[in-house]
Amino acid sequence: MGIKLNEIPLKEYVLPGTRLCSGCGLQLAYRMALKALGDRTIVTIPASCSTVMHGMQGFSAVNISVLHTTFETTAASASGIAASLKARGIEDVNVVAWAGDGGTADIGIQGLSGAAERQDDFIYVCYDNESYMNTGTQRSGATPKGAMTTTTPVAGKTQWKKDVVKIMEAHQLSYIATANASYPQDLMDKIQKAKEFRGQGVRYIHIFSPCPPGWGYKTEETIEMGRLANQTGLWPLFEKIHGKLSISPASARYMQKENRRDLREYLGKQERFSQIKEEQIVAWEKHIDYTWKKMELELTMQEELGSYV
Ligand SMILES: Cc1ncc(C[n+]2csc(CCOP(=O)(O)OP(=O)(O)O)c2C)c(N)n1
Ligand code: SF4
Repeated sequence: MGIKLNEIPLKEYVLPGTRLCSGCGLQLAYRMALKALGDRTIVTIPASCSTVMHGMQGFSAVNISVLHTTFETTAASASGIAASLKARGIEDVNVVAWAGDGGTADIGIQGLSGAAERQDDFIYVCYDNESYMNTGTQRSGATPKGAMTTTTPVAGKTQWKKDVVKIMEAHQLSYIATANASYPQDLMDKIQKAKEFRGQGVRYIHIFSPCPPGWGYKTEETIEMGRLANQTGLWPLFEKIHGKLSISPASARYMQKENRRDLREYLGKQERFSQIKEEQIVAWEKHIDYTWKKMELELTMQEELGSYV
């Protein structure tokens, strides 16, 4: 049973006066994540919109211990913090690496992969706004095919989105989950769950995080954008505990294709997809069908064979 509305802690860690854009999905996700993490938390963040959110020294808008680190070193710094806490016998502090998709899918991936393989003990969260937003919307490995960015300005990105969750699955982690800024209770449940796996290596959560200026939609549509990503089947919410897949309740009905909303509803609301061609949309729909079919097969195999971990 997940967290109920009246159980959400009232304490705020993200205080009024951050320098983020209005309607920022990252801010919402971080606010709810910190509520789930609580006081005994150290966060490490690389250069990103998150740096801007925390503010300059002496003027932080976030009420938590934060290490600002370089772009490549999010996971490595979390490994270091976790090791130093262990050396001092401190066992009740959550160590959290919190990075954007650029900082995760591209520039920080070797540090993350190394830490995951060594089973260093921290939670790694990637909030995915699908571009390098802080520096003006350059394409990242996680930018979807067809999306226009300042470095793919005419016809949009020509490569598919890098599937970082799959890459992390290949590391056989104790806990992996996808989340979405538009589903805050599900997100909090998953952060809570990741906390429970302390002592069992890197726990990885990948959060879909809409961004009004980077995607080109109205600030008040952030929640709608995240919901559409779920309801079109584009961003399935699931968990993998020691390799065992379970689809989250908010996504379960989208296993059936007939329950999914038309992908065009999602794409049509965002300027970044204004150049996308119909054939690309059709290919993308097939990609979504494949993703769900593979999950369905995996669930069947699990029932037949049980967990192999
Ligand atoms: C080694 C290095 N390269 C480039 C930069 C410039 N830089 C700072 S923030 C940023 C974008 C970060 O993108 P992402 O990780 O996706 O996070 P977001 O800004 O979207 O929150 C870049 C390219 C840097 N600080 N360090
Ligand atoms: S650019 Fe996007 S991710 Fe960055 S602060 Fe603005 S809304 Fe948030």
